[in-house]
Amino acid sequence: MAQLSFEKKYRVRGGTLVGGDLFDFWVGPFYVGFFGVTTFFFAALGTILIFYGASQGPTWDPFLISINPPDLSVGLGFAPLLQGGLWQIITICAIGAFVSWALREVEICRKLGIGYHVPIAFGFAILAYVTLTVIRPVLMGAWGYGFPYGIFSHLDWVSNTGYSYGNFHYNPAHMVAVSFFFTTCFALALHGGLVLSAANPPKGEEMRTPDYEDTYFRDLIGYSIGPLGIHRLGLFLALNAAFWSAVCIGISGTVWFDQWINWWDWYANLPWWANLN
Ligand code: UQ2
Repeated sequence: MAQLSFEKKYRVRGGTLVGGDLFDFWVGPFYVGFFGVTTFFFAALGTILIFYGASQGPTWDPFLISINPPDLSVGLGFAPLLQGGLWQIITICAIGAFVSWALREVEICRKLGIGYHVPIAFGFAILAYVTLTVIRPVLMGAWGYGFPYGIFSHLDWVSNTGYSYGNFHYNPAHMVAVSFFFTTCFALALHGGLVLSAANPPKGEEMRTPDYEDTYFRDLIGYSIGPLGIHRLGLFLALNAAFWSAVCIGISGTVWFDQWINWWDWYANLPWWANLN
């Protein structure tokens, strides 16, 4: 069924979480809803404040513009606008926009009567952002531990933060997160390749059915996870990548204060080889 004729059938009232029928309408292809309005409000205000901050700064070079968090000495207090206050308000706008967007996704799920997988998945991305800008700074006692909003400046922040724990690649949660990112790419490459190989034949040839996809992997490795299973696996891998990313930064400087390589001392000190060196 064509997308638009299908939508027409489902463009009916109801399913909203907040606002009743008030914002229960579409603008062109877009569902609005209460959370469409709040998304637009937070996104617009945050963007305006970023441009205002840039206008007060030393450069218009898009790579060098940076909206910085307050100095560490401010702790968890409010900072003057041009000394981190903008960063604080922009962070509120960002979280407001992200959460509004997730709730708009929930309302659309409810309208369609489908599962909440998409907003839940987006929630893991929000969790990673909130870990960086709120949870970890609060646990460490200063907004100044948040990352600056700028292209080069956030790269410097990642580098400096990583090196302040020695070599961040020794962080075990970082290892898990990276492994999930790679495995996500591997699974999506397999899936995308397999689907196109079967469903996008050369001109004049007929597309193949999902049982060809199953058969391909059964012939190759004796196992097919299945056309539904591959999507469960993909969601599992991707959510874990975001989750362990949040964990790996969230524990640095809050539950682990040392160089990350020293975390592995428990391994070197295992009793069966501890006294061999
Ligand atoms: C599969 C299947 C798909 C797929 C893929 C597989 C028909 C269209 C890619 C193969 C996937 C396997 C064997 C799991 C690989 C495991 C990891 C951890 C990457 O069987 O069913 O559906 O797209």
